[in-house]
Amino acid sequence: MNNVKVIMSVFIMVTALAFPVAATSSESGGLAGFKVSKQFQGEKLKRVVQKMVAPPNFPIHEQVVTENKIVQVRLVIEEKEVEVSPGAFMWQMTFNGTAPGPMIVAHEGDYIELTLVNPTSNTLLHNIDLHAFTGAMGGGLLTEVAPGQEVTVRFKATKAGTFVYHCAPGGAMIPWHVVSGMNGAITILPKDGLKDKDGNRISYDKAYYIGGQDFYLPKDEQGNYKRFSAPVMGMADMLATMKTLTPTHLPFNGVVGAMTGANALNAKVGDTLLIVHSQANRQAYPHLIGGHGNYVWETGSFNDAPATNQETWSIAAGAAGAAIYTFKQPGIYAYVSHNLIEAILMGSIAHFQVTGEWNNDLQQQLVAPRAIK
Ligand SMILES: [Cu+2]
Repeated sequence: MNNVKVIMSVFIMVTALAFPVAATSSESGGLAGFKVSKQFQGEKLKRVVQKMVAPPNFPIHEQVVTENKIVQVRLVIEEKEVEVSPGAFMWQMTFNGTAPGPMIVAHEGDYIELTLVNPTSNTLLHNIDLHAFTGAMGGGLLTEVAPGQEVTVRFKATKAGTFVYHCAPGGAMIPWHVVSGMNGAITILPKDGLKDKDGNRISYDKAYYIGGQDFYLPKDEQGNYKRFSAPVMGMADMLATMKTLTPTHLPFNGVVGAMTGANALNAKVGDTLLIVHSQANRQAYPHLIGGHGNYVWETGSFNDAPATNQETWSIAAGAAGAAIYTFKQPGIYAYVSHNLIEAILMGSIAHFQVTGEWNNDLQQQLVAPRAIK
């Protein structure tokens, strides 16, 4: 790994030159070079530790709260080699071992106290920019950690909605880390919960998190996917592939098939689901085959009225959105990006396995297939 460490040091130096990040925090805790005019206002709030879980699950959370709190979150960065489809290996850069990283949940007015850990087993400098929060570079300048370092930062959740977070360590490192899987989402619920256009409460039985991802795996002259001994060894090749803007894989939740077949998500007839969908770097077009978006916050802003009864909607690059659906029939529902090439051939698909009883009033085969008379 010595060669890797040397190359890594060179890349960190190049990054620092391309993007001035030195001395980014001052003794006051604010961004270096700026006078602090207002201090933390939440000393009296209770603290809770959020138990992080891997996507597609959400951490346990209340939908409605009366008091604000400080939510403690710990994200451990892991660089790991992953087989994203049979025979296609890549170095993923992850928060807590998954691409996307875990969903973070809090309420409007809460504080998130986030500790970002970069273990010595990693090779690269990382940080986190959370779109939910206010301040230059979204926290990226206050959270840079080299291998062997950890940092703790506090953010106030001033906007209700669902948002992307991602690594953004400067220059070409930014898109490279993001399309290596280093992204996730954070959901800030209104304190009084989700509401329809008339202000009526919308509650859900389950919440799922789907993260769409564009991967750009380099190929050799024979057309086989290349495999590398460390992330930095594949960086130049991957940047060249990235600049074609033609992904090789577009999986939901990090690996093709992460939520299909035996990995399908479970629900039953009558369940109301909240589905949060993030797209850190490339757009997608969610469509639930056989269902609808009963309520859709396409741009993720929960204090705006949701659109209703949507067929297909868009999630912009660099955004997360949310949809609510109540299952009325059993069976397998495919949740796809309705560019069907992306869904079927490149991995942008998840399955819901819904149990329950069939309703012939909604859908019925009247005569089974038979020879044409
Ligand atoms: Cu990173």
